[in-house]
Amino acid sequence: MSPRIEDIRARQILDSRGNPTIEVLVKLENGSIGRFSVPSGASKGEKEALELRDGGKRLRGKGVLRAVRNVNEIIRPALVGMDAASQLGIDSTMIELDGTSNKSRLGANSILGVSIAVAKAASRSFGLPLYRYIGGVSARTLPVPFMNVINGGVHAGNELAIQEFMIVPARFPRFRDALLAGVEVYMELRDILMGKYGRSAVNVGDEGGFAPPMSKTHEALDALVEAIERTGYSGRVLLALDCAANEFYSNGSYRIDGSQLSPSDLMEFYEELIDRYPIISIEDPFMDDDWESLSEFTRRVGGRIQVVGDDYFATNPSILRIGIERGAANALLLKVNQIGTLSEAIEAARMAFHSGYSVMVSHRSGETTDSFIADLSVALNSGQIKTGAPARGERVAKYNRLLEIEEELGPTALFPGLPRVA
Ligand code: 2PG
Ligand code: MG
Repeated sequence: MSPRIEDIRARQILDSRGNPTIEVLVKLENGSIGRFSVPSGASKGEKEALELRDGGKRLRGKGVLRAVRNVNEIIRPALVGMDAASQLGIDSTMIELDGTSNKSRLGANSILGVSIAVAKAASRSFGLPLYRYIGGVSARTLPVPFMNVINGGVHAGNELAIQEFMIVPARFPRFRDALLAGVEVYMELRDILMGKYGRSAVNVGDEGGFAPPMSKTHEALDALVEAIERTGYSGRVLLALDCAANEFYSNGSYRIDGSQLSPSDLMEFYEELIDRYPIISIEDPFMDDDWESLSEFTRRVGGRIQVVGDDYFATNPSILRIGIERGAANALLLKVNQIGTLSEAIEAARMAFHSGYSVMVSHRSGETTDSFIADLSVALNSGQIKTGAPARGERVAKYNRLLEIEEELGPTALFPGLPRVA
């Protein structure tokens, strides 16, 4: 007998930036409980499903009491008594109940909180680890961690235009070796930054990466290369960028490193970076309406590196389809709260894989200590996860959960590295 939902309760809690967010608790008739707290982005794309906030003066409008009420008063009565293992049925009931294309009536935060808390409760009631419940018998791939160790853009108080400078420990036998190599590079980087820029350079940004007082892209990349060389990991720890280009775009040009660049100048700028540094992945290189530049860029560099669409696709299967048709990017950044239900996020991943795109499961800059995305990355065999620096509780919660999963899988765990990287 499948377990049925007995109760659903939401409350307002705080995320890693001190902003209110929603936590949902689902209880099944057999006593199993699932709990999920919803993350929140800063560099949000226009195409994301709506995160419902209270508005008004209190908490600068960021309260989520309306979203909490929507769970307790509208979603709860509709779902109580439903089969908790019917994830698709539960998610589509909420989508219908909401009735809008971007979940703006009930809020994607309300809906996602319930969607994932239900999956967690169901996995408990079957006595299965979450990655196994979601991914089935084939879930066994530990992801390469994309560790954001220098923060810029809207995630930090410095002048770096590019939002995320990531180290990618891709060539190691096991996940735990890769993670620890990343930690060593992070420690080394700390010394380098402190030596060059002084003590304030090792203050950290929203995702636990350092936020040194740099203003030029090459300063950050040079420091990373030096840290990798000094730890002896050249060729095994590589680099990746999330440009989040929406944030430095205005009126047709991009403001970066003290210049205003046209889309084609920016494309050349990136190509020079790829030639000069061991960069293997670039996310959101242009503002997210500029499909043409993304397609052109993918044609030019897509054979050498991974081109990732985040704000471009917003984890939305119908937008991803358009991107695939245009040959835009060759990887999907998967953020469950961009779309608002687990089922739709899985559908986006399936579509990406089916079209030869890679999938990188991702955190948000505003996070909680919930480690759901660690399980999701293994469930999908995505092979890649981006979840910040190896620092700050809400970031390391995910890495620590992956260590646990690797141990649990024992000899059946796989850590293949990155297929696109030659
Ligand atoms: C991104 C994310 C996560 P945010 O752009 O990929 O790193 O940032 O959550 O602020 O959108
Ligand atoms: Mg991004």
